[in-house]
Amino acid sequence: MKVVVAGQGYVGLPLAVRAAEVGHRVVGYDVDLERTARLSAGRSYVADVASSRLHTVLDSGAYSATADAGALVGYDIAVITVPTPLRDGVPDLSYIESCAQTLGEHLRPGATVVLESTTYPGTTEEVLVPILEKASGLKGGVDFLAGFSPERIAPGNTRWSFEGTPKLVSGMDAKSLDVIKGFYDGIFQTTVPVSGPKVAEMAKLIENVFRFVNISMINELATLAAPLGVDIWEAIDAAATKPFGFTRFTPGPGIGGHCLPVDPLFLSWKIRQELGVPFRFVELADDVNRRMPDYVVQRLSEALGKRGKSVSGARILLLGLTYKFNAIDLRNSPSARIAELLIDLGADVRGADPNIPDGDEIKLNVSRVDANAEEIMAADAVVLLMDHPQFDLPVIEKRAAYVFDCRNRLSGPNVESL
Ligand code: SAJ
Repeated sequence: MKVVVAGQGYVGLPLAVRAAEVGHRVVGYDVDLERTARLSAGRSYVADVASSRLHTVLDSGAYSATADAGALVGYDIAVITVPTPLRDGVPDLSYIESCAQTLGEHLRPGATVVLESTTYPGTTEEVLVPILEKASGLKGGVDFLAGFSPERIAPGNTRWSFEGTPKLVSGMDAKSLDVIKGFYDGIFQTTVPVSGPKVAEMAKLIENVFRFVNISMINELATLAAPLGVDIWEAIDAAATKPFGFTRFTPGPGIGGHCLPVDPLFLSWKIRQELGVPFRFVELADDVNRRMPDYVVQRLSEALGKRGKSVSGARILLLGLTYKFNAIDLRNSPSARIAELLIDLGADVRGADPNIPDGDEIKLNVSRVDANAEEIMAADAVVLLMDHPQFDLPVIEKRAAYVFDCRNRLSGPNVESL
Protein backbone atom coordinates (compact mmCIF):
# COMPACT_ATOMS: atom_id res chain seq x y z
CA MET A 1 0.00 0.00 0.00
CA LYS A 2 0.97 3.66 -0.25
CA VAL A 3 1.75 4.55 3.35
CA VAL A 4 2.39 7.97 4.83
CA VAL A 5 4.07 8.26 8.23
CA ALA A 6 3.64 11.83 9.41
CA GLY A 7 6.38 12.78 11.85
CA GLN A 8 9.81 11.20 11.38
CA GLY A 9 11.13 11.19 14.91
CA TYR A 10 12.12 8.33 17.23
CA VAL A 11 8.65 6.81 16.71
CA GLY A 12 7.83 7.61 13.09
CA LEU A 13 11.15 6.75 11.48
CA PRO A 14 11.40 3.16 12.78
CA LEU A 15 7.80 2.57 11.69
CA ALA A 16 8.35 4.11 8.24
CA VAL A 17 11.52 2.12 7.55
CA ARG A 18 9.96 -1.13 8.79
CA ALA A 19 6.85 -0.56 6.65
CA ALA A 20 9.10 -0.01 3.64
CA GLU A 21 11.08 -3.15 4.43
CA VAL A 22 7.93 -5.30 4.51
CA GLY A 23 6.90 -4.08 1.07
CA HIS A 24 4.89 -0.89 1.36
CA ARG A 25 5.66 2.27 -0.59
CA VAL A 26 6.30 4.73 2.24
CA VAL A 27 6.45 8.50 2.36
CA GLY A 28 8.15 9.79 5.51
CA TYR A 29 6.54 13.20 5.96
CA ASP A 30 8.01 15.78 8.32
CA VAL A 31 7.66 19.57 8.42
CA ASP A 32 11.32 19.89 9.47
CA LEU A 33 13.29 20.45 6.25
CA GLU A 34 16.60 19.70 7.97
CA ARG A 35 15.29 16.30 8.99
CA THR A 36 13.91 15.40 5.56
CA ALA A 37 17.18 16.52 3.95
CA ARG A 38 19.16 14.28 6.32
CA LEU A 39 16.83 11.35 5.70
CA SER A 40 16.96 11.80 1.92
CA ALA A 41 20.75 11.68 2.25
CA GLY A 42 20.41 8.41 4.16
CA ARG A 43 21.70 9.87 7.43
CA SER A 44 19.63 8.50 10.31
CA TYR A 45 19.38 10.48 13.54
CA VAL A 46 17.44 7.77 15.37
CA ALA A 47 19.62 5.31 17.26
CA ASP A 48 17.35 2.35 16.53
CA VAL A 49 17.47 2.93 12.74
CA ALA A 50 20.90 2.32 11.23
CA SER A 51 21.72 4.52 8.24
CA SER A 52 22.43 1.36 6.26
CA ARG A 53 18.77 0.34 6.62
CA LEU A 54 17.71 3.80 5.49
CA HIS A 55 20.00 3.61 2.45
CA THR A 56 18.51 0.26 1.45
CA VAL A 57 14.90 1.45 1.41
CA LEU A 58 15.88 4.75 -0.20
CA ASP A 59 17.78 2.96 -2.97
CA SER A 60 14.94 0.54 -3.61
CA GLY A 61 12.49 3.44 -3.81
CA ALA A 62 10.37 1.89 -1.05
CA TYR A 63 10.94 4.92 1.18
CA SER A 64 11.23 8.61 0.53
CA ALA A 65 11.31 11.54 2.94
CA THR A 66 9.63 14.84 2.22
CA ALA A 67 8.32 18.06 3.72
CA ASP A 68 6.12 18.59 0.66
CA ALA A 69 2.48 17.82 1.48
CA GLY A 70 1.80 17.38 -2.22
CA ALA A 71 3.64 14.06 -2.01
CA LEU A 72 0.91 12.71 0.28
CA VAL A 73 -1.68 12.47 -2.47
CA GLY A 74 -3.28 9.07 -2.88
CA TYR A 75 -2.22 7.45 0.38
CA ASP A 76 -3.98 4.25 1.42
CA ILE A 77 -2.98 4.57 5.07
CA ALA A 78 -1.49 7.46 7.03
CA VAL A 79 0.01 7.11 10.50
CA ILE A 80 0.41 10.18 12.75
CA THR A 81 3.50 10.07 14.96
CA VAL A 82 3.89 13.72 15.97
CA PRO A 83 4.78 15.09 19.43
CA THR A 84 2.14 15.72 22.08
CA PRO A 85 3.87 18.02 24.57
CA LEU A 86 2.46 19.95 27.49
CA ARG A 87 2.39 23.72 27.19
CA ASP A 88 2.21 25.37 30.61
CA GLY A 89 0.76 22.17 32.01
CA VAL A 90 -1.92 21.96 29.34
CA PRO A 91 -1.94 19.27 26.59
CA ASP A 92 -0.81 20.76 23.29
CA LEU A 93 -2.59 18.96 20.43
CA SER A 94 -1.53 21.53 17.86
CA TYR A 95 0.85 19.10 16.11
CA ILE A 96 -1.92 16.51 15.80
CA GLU A 97 -4.41 19.13 14.61
CA SER A 98 -2.17 20.62 11.93
CA CYS A 99 -1.12 17.16 10.76
CA ALA A 100 -4.76 16.04 10.60
CA GLN A 101 -5.62 19.11 8.55
CA THR A 102 -2.85 18.33 6.04
CA LEU A 103 -3.79 14.65 5.82
CA GLY A 104 -7.48 15.60 5.51
CA GLU A 105 -6.73 17.77 2.50
CA HIS A 106 -5.21 14.73 0.78
CA LEU A 107 -7.71 12.18 2.09
CA ARG A 108 -9.61 10.16 -0.47
CA PRO A 109 -12.44 7.63 -0.08
CA GLY A 110 -11.32 4.26 1.24
CA ALA A 111 -8.20 5.55 2.96
CA THR A 112 -7.29 5.00 6.63
CA VAL A 113 -5.73 7.32 9.22
CA VAL A 114 -4.15 5.98 12.43
CA LEU A 115 -3.05 8.12 15.37
CA GLU A 116 -0.04 6.83 17.37
CA SER A 117 0.83 9.90 19.42
CA THR A 118 0.18 9.52 23.13
CA THR A 119 -2.86 11.56 24.14
CA TYR A 120 -5.89 11.57 26.41
CA PRO A 121 -8.86 9.24 25.81
CA GLY A 122 -11.26 10.69 23.23
CA THR A 123 -8.70 12.47 21.05
CA THR A 124 -9.10 10.14 18.05
CA GLU A 125 -12.88 10.35 17.87
CA GLU A 126 -13.42 13.88 19.22
CA VAL A 127 -10.45 15.74 17.67
CA LEU A 128 -8.84 13.78 14.83
CA VAL A 129 -11.89 12.45 12.96
CA PRO A 130 -13.78 15.78 12.91
CA ILE A 131 -10.75 17.58 11.47
CA LEU A 132 -10.33 14.90 8.79
CA GLU A 133 -14.06 15.16 7.91
CA LYS A 134 -14.01 18.95 7.70
CA ALA A 135 -10.84 19.09 5.61
CA SER A 136 -11.98 16.38 3.19
CA GLY A 137 -15.76 16.67 3.11
CA LEU A 138 -15.78 12.88 3.69
CA LYS A 139 -17.51 11.00 6.51
CA GLY A 140 -15.52 9.00 9.02
CA GLY A 141 -16.42 5.32 9.22
CA VAL A 142 -18.29 5.63 5.90
CA ASP A 143 -15.88 7.19 3.41
CA PHE A 144 -12.64 6.73 5.38
CA LEU A 145 -11.41 4.65 8.30
CA ALA A 146 -9.65 5.77 11.48
CA GLY A 147 -8.25 4.41 14.74
CA PHE A 148 -5.59 4.62 17.45
CA SER A 149 -2.52 2.45 18.01
CA PRO A 150 -0.11 3.64 20.71
CA GLU A 151 3.66 3.51 20.21
CA ARG A 152 5.70 1.48 22.67
CA ILE A 153 9.19 2.53 21.64
CA ALA A 154 11.77 2.12 24.38
CA PRO A 155 14.84 3.92 23.04
CA GLY A 156 17.92 1.71 23.20
CA ASN A 157 16.02 -1.24 24.63
CA THR A 158 17.89 -4.29 23.37
CA ARG A 159 15.66 -6.81 25.20
CA TRP A 160 12.55 -6.03 23.11
CA SER A 161 12.84 -5.33 19.39
CA PHE A 162 10.59 -2.88 17.54
CA GLU A 163 8.62 -5.66 15.78
CA GLY A 164 8.76 -7.96 18.79
CA THR A 165 6.85 -5.57 21.07
CA PRO A 166 3.11 -6.35 21.11
CA LYS A 167 1.11 -3.58 19.44
CA LEU A 168 -2.33 -2.45 20.61
CA VAL A 169 -4.68 -1.71 17.70
CA SER A 170 -8.13 -0.10 17.62
CA GLY A 171 -10.62 1.30 15.11
CA MET A 172 -13.51 3.73 15.25
CA ASP A 173 -15.60 0.85 13.88
CA ALA A 174 -15.19 -2.82 12.94
CA LYS A 175 -14.01 -2.10 9.40
CA SER A 176 -11.43 0.40 10.65
CA LEU A 177 -10.13 -2.12 13.19
CA ASP A 178 -9.92 -4.81 10.54
CA VAL A 179 -7.84 -2.69 8.15
CA ILE A 180 -5.63 -1.22 10.88
CA LYS A 181 -5.00 -4.65 12.42
CA GLY A 182 -4.13 -5.99 8.98
CA PHE A 183 -1.60 -3.21 8.43
CA TYR A 184 0.16 -3.74 11.76
CA ASP A 185 0.01 -7.55 11.44
CA GLY A 186 2.36 -7.06 8.50
CA ILE A 187 4.85 -5.22 10.70
CA PHE A 188 4.58 -6.53 14.28
CA GLN A 189 4.81 -10.11 15.50
CA THR A 190 1.81 -9.58 17.80
CA THR A 191 -1.10 -7.18 17.53
CA VAL A 192 -3.68 -6.82 20.29
CA PRO A 193 -7.08 -5.55 19.11
CA VAL A 194 -9.19 -3.64 21.63
CA SER A 195 -12.82 -2.53 21.39
CA GLY A 196 -12.19 1.12 20.51
CA PRO A 197 -9.74 4.04 20.40
CA LYS A 198 -10.52 5.22 23.94
CA VAL A 199 -9.43 1.88 25.38
CA ALA A 200 -6.16 2.02 23.45
CA GLU A 201 -5.58 5.68 24.39
CA MET A 202 -6.20 4.86 28.05
CA ALA A 203 -4.08 1.69 27.99
CA LYS A 204 -1.02 3.63 26.84
CA LEU A 205 -1.55 6.17 29.61
CA ILE A 206 -1.90 3.39 32.19
CA GLU A 207 1.50 2.10 31.07
CA ASN A 208 3.19 5.43 31.65
CA VAL A 209 1.21 6.45 34.75
CA PHE A 210 2.31 3.16 36.29
CA ARG A 211 5.95 4.11 35.84
CA PHE A 212 5.54 7.77 36.75
CA VAL A 213 3.71 7.08 40.01
CA ASN A 214 6.01 4.27 41.11
CA ILE A 215 9.22 6.12 40.32
CA SER A 216 7.92 9.18 42.15
CA MET A 217 6.97 7.03 45.13
CA ILE A 218 10.47 5.53 45.29
CA ASN A 219 11.96 9.02 44.96
CA GLU A 220 9.90 10.31 47.89
CA LEU A 221 10.84 7.24 49.92
CA ALA A 222 14.52 7.88 49.13
CA THR A 223 14.27 11.36 50.65
CA LEU A 224 12.73 9.83 53.80
CA ALA A 225 14.98 6.76 54.12
CA ALA A 226 18.15 8.86 54.37
CA PRO A 227 17.15 10.64 57.63
CA LEU A 228 15.73 7.33 58.89
CA GLY A 229 19.22 5.91 58.46
CA VAL A 230 18.07 3.27 55.98
CA ASP A 231 20.03 2.53 52.80
CA ILE A 232 17.19 2.79 50.30
CA TRP A 233 19.29 1.27 47.52
CA GLU A 234 20.02 -1.89 49.45
CA ALA A 235 16.40 -2.09 50.59
CA ILE A 236 15.16 -1.84 47.00
CA ASP A 237 17.56 -4.54 45.87
CA ALA A 238 16.31 -6.71 48.71
CA ALA A 239 12.67 -6.07 47.77
CA ALA A 240 13.51 -6.88 44.15
CA THR A 241 14.36 -10.45 45.12
CA LYS A 242 10.60 -11.00 45.32
CA PRO A 243 9.98 -12.96 42.11
CA PHE A 244 6.34 -11.86 41.72
CA GLY A 245 4.17 -8.84 42.36
CA PHE A 246 7.02 -6.33 42.34
CA THR A 247 8.68 -4.08 39.77
CA ARG A 248 12.06 -2.57 40.62
CA PHE A 249 12.46 1.17 40.25
CA THR A 250 15.45 3.14 41.52
CA PRO A 251 15.64 6.70 42.88
CA GLY A 252 17.01 9.50 40.76
CA PRO A 253 17.33 13.28 40.53
CA GLY A 254 13.95 13.47 38.83
CA ILE A 255 11.85 11.87 36.10
CA GLY A 256 12.69 13.41 32.74
CA GLY A 257 12.03 12.71 29.09
CA HIS A 258 9.08 13.51 26.89
CA CYS A 259 6.98 10.54 27.99
CA LEU A 260 6.77 10.00 31.70
CA PRO A 261 6.54 13.51 33.12
CA VAL A 262 4.16 14.47 30.29
CA ASP A 263 1.74 11.69 29.30
CA PRO A 264 0.22 11.15 32.77
CA LEU A 265 -0.57 14.85 32.97
CA PHE A 266 -2.60 14.55 29.76
CA LEU A 267 -4.85 12.17 31.70
CA SER A 268 -5.06 14.20 34.91
CA TRP A 269 -5.80 17.33 32.89
CA LYS A 270 -8.61 15.59 30.94
CA ILE A 271 -10.11 14.20 34.16
CA ARG A 272 -10.20 17.67 35.72
CA GLN A 273 -11.66 19.09 32.51
CA GLU A 274 -14.37 16.45 32.15
CA LEU A 275 -15.11 15.54 35.74
CA GLY A 276 -13.89 18.51 37.72
CA VAL A 277 -11.98 16.21 40.06
CA PRO A 278 -8.23 15.53 40.42
CA PHE A 279 -6.47 12.30 39.46
CA ARG A 280 -4.66 12.52 42.79
CA PHE A 281 -1.91 9.94 42.20
CA VAL A 282 -0.66 11.72 39.10
CA GLU A 283 -0.88 15.17 40.65
CA LEU A 284 0.98 13.92 43.73
CA ALA A 285 3.62 12.18 41.59
CA ASP A 286 4.09 15.38 39.61
CA ASP A 287 4.51 17.37 42.83
CA VAL A 288 7.07 14.90 44.21
CA ASN A 289 8.92 14.84 40.90
CA ARG A 290 9.13 18.63 40.72
CA ARG A 291 10.72 18.72 44.16
CA MET A 292 13.53 16.27 43.41
CA PRO A 293 15.90 18.92 41.97
CA ASP A 294 15.36 21.00 45.14
CA TYR A 295 16.16 17.94 47.23
CA VAL A 296 19.40 17.33 45.33
CA VAL A 297 20.43 20.97 45.87
CA GLN A 298 19.50 20.77 49.56
CA ARG A 299 21.69 17.70 50.07
CA LEU A 300 24.51 19.42 48.19
CA SER A 301 24.21 22.56 50.33
CA GLU A 302 24.33 20.49 53.51
CA ALA A 303 27.40 18.58 52.32
CA LEU A 304 29.27 21.73 51.32
CA GLY A 305 28.28 23.32 54.62
CA LYS A 306 29.84 20.43 56.52
CA ARG A 307 33.03 21.14 54.57
CA GLY A 308 32.98 24.79 55.54
CA LYS A 309 31.85 25.87 52.09
CA SER A 310 28.65 27.37 50.77
CA VAL A 311 26.97 26.83 47.41
CA SER A 312 27.58 30.48 46.64
CA GLY A 313 30.90 30.69 44.86
CA ALA A 314 31.33 26.91 44.83
CA ARG A 315 32.50 25.29 41.60
CA ILE A 316 30.12 22.43 40.87
CA LEU A 317 30.44 19.81 38.13
CA LEU A 318 27.25 18.06 36.98
CA LEU A 319 27.87 14.69 35.29
CA GLY A 320 25.11 13.41 32.99
CA LEU A 321 22.77 16.12 31.67
CA THR A 322 20.40 14.08 29.46
CA TYR A 323 17.18 12.73 30.92
CA LYS A 324 18.20 9.12 31.52
CA PHE A 325 21.06 6.62 31.46
CA ASN A 326 22.63 6.49 28.01
CA ALA A 327 19.96 8.73 26.49
CA ILE A 328 20.82 11.66 24.21
CA ASP A 329 17.60 13.60 24.83
CA LEU A 330 17.63 16.68 27.05
CA ARG A 331 13.84 17.14 27.18
CA ASN A 332 12.56 17.68 30.71
CA SER A 333 15.88 16.53 32.10
CA PRO A 334 16.21 17.30 35.85
CA SER A 335 19.77 18.57 35.25
CA ALA A 336 18.46 21.86 33.84
CA ARG A 337 16.43 22.65 36.97
CA ILE A 338 19.26 21.57 39.27
CA ALA A 339 21.68 23.85 37.40
CA GLU A 340 19.19 26.72 37.52
CA LEU A 341 18.78 26.38 41.30
CA LEU A 342 22.55 26.23 41.85
CA ILE A 343 23.22 29.22 39.60
CA ASP A 344 20.56 31.19 41.49
CA LEU A 345 22.45 30.36 44.69
CA GLY A 346 25.64 31.81 43.17
CA ALA A 347 27.43 28.60 42.21
CA ASP A 348 29.82 28.28 39.25
CA VAL A 349 28.14 25.33 37.49
CA ARG A 350 29.64 23.25 34.66
CA GLY A 351 28.15 20.21 32.98
CA ALA A 352 29.61 17.15 31.25
CA ASP A 353 27.72 14.75 29.06
CA PRO A 354 29.25 12.89 26.10
CA ASN A 355 25.82 11.91 24.76
CA ILE A 356 24.59 15.35 23.81
CA PRO A 357 24.51 15.66 20.01
CA ASP A 358 26.67 18.49 18.65
CA GLY A 359 24.63 21.62 18.35
CA ASP A 360 22.29 20.67 21.19
CA GLU A 361 24.63 22.17 23.76
CA ILE A 362 23.05 25.55 22.98
CA LYS A 363 20.03 24.28 24.90
CA LEU A 364 22.15 23.87 28.02
CA ASN A 365 22.05 26.46 30.80
CA VAL A 366 25.56 25.49 31.92
CA SER A 367 28.95 25.68 30.25
CA ARG A 368 29.85 22.31 28.81
CA VAL A 369 33.13 20.67 29.85
CA ASP A 370 34.73 17.24 29.58
CA ALA A 371 34.48 14.89 32.55
CA ASN A 372 38.27 14.76 32.83
CA ALA A 373 40.43 14.55 35.97
CA GLU A 374 41.22 18.28 35.89
CA GLU A 375 37.57 19.29 35.93
CA ILE A 376 36.79 16.71 38.61
CA MET A 377 39.65 17.85 40.84
CA ALA A 378 38.88 21.54 40.35
CA ALA A 379 35.27 21.14 41.53
CA ASP A 380 34.22 21.73 45.12
CA ALA A 381 31.48 19.19 44.45
CA VAL A 382 30.72 16.71 41.68
CA VAL A 383 27.11 15.54 41.15
CA LEU A 384 26.62 12.24 39.31
CA LEU A 385 23.14 12.70 37.80
CA MET A 386 23.24 10.04 35.05
CA ASP A 387 25.81 7.24 35.20
CA HIS A 388 26.52 7.18 31.46
CA PRO A 389 28.90 4.34 30.55
CA GLN A 390 31.48 6.80 29.22
CA PHE A 391 32.15 8.22 32.70
CA ASP A 392 35.29 6.87 34.38
CA LEU A 393 33.79 6.08 37.78
CA PRO A 394 37.08 5.15 39.55
CA VAL A 395 38.60 8.49 38.51
CA ILE A 396 35.58 10.32 39.93
CA GLU A 397 35.82 8.35 43.18
CA LYS A 398 39.54 8.99 43.54
CA ARG A 399 39.81 12.59 42.35
CA ALA A 400 36.66 14.34 43.54
CA ALA A 401 36.76 16.30 46.78
CA TYR A 402 33.08 15.42 47.22
CA VAL A 403 30.54 13.54 45.08
CA PHE A 404 26.78 13.50 45.45
CA ASP A 405 25.88 10.27 43.69
CA CYS A 406 22.26 10.11 42.41
CA ARG A 407 22.73 6.63 40.99
CA ASN A 408 24.49 4.81 43.87
CA ARG A 409 27.37 3.80 41.64
CA LEU A 410 30.25 5.16 43.73
CA SER A 411 31.63 4.62 47.22
CA GLY A 412 34.21 6.25 49.45
CA PRO A 413 34.58 8.75 52.31
CA ASN A 414 34.03 11.59 49.81
CA VAL A 415 30.84 10.07 48.42
CA GLU A 416 27.19 10.40 49.49
CA SER A 417 24.25 8.73 47.72
CA LEU A 418 20.81 10.16 47.06
N1 SAJ B 1 13.78 6.66 36.04
C1 SAJ B 1 14.16 6.61 37.38
N2 SAJ B 1 14.11 5.41 38.03
C2 SAJ B 1 13.70 4.27 37.39
C3 SAJ B 1 13.32 4.34 36.03
C4 SAJ B 1 13.37 5.54 35.37
O1 SAJ B 1 14.55 7.61 37.98
O2 SAJ B 1 13.70 3.22 38.03
C5 SAJ B 1 13.80 7.95 35.35
C6 SAJ B 1 14.76 7.99 34.18
O3 SAJ B 1 16.03 8.41 34.59
C7 SAJ B 1 14.08 9.00 33.27
C8 SAJ B 1 12.61 8.81 33.55
O4 SAJ B 1 12.52 8.16 34.81
O5 SAJ B 1 14.45 10.31 33.62
C9 SAJ B 1 11.87 7.97 32.49
O6 SAJ B 1 12.56 6.78 32.39
P1 SAJ B 1 11.99 5.54 31.49
O7 SAJ B 1 12.83 4.35 31.80
O8 SAJ B 1 10.53 5.41 31.64
O9 SAJ B 1 12.39 5.95 30.03
P2 SAJ B 1 11.55 6.69 28.94
O10 SAJ B 1 11.01 8.00 29.33
O11 SAJ B 1 12.40 6.63 27.71
O12 SAJ B 1 10.31 5.76 28.79
C10 SAJ B 1 10.16 5.03 27.63
C11 SAJ B 1 8.69 4.86 27.55
N3 SAJ B 1 8.34 4.52 26.21
C12 SAJ B 1 7.25 5.15 25.70
O13 SAJ B 1 6.57 5.90 26.34
C13 SAJ B 1 6.95 4.86 24.32
C14 SAJ B 1 8.21 3.79 28.52
O14 SAJ B 1 6.86 3.41 28.19
C15 SAJ B 1 9.07 2.59 28.47
O15 SAJ B 1 8.58 1.65 29.44
C16 SAJ B 1 10.48 2.99 28.84
O16 SAJ B 1 10.90 3.84 27.74
C17 SAJ B 1 11.40 1.79 28.94
O17 SAJ B 1 10.95 0.80 29.55
O18 SAJ B 1 12.55 1.90 28.47
